Amino acid sequence: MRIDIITIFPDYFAPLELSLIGKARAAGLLDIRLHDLRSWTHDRHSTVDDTPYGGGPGMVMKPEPWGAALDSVAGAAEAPPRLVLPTPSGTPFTQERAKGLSQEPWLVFACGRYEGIDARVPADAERRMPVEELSIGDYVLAGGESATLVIVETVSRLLPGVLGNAESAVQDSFASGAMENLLEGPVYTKPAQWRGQEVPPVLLSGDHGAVDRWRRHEALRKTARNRPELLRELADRRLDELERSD
Ligand code: 6GU
Repeated sequence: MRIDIITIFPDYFAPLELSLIGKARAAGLLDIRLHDLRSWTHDRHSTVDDTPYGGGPGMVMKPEPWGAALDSVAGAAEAPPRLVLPTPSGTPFTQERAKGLSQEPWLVFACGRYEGIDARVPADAERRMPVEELSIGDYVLAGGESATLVIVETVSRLLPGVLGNAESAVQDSFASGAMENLLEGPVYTKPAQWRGQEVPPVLLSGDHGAVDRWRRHEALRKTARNRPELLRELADRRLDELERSD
């Protein structure tokens, strides 16, 4: 997969050289390219923002540098990329959406700062490529950079060959299948006794059926405690299925 990131803070993305993503890049599974938005400005101060029409606090990112940047990054290719705009006013970024994005050959992230990007930028881009505004949660970040890191990491670990153990994405919290809408329960490693605490004996039993049942039980317990609304959703989905099969 190719990922282009346009930002006024390219240094913010240094972590993408580390760990899983760093290795995936070195292995050629992931082609991540960083672009400094200011390289598409022409004035002495490399201005990327201006005051909002209609008044109000803060600054808005000017359309011209964004237009030139997107033309340059996405313009020449015959098959356009999908443009992702991280913003607190976007649709929710979920594990399901991550799966969808992981199937795209090419993503471009436009990282806004200040009060956001002039609305004509996505409207213009939409004439040439699919555009999607995504929010990573109900809180406000100072800019789209950290949200982009979150989305890129989530999508990258779903790419074929990127995870060391292909099973671990199947077992994840929020994965579909048997663990659909359930949080992962507790996990343990050696030693079997530590500071007076034992590992649950079923995990040492070698009975894989019993281990699966215990994990599902613990996942239900954890979900009921921390995210009860997920169980309601699961129940509603199961009721739907039952009604459709009647
Ligand atoms: Cl994607 N961007 C910004 N700036 N703030 C956010 C967000 C994104 N998601 C939640 N808050």
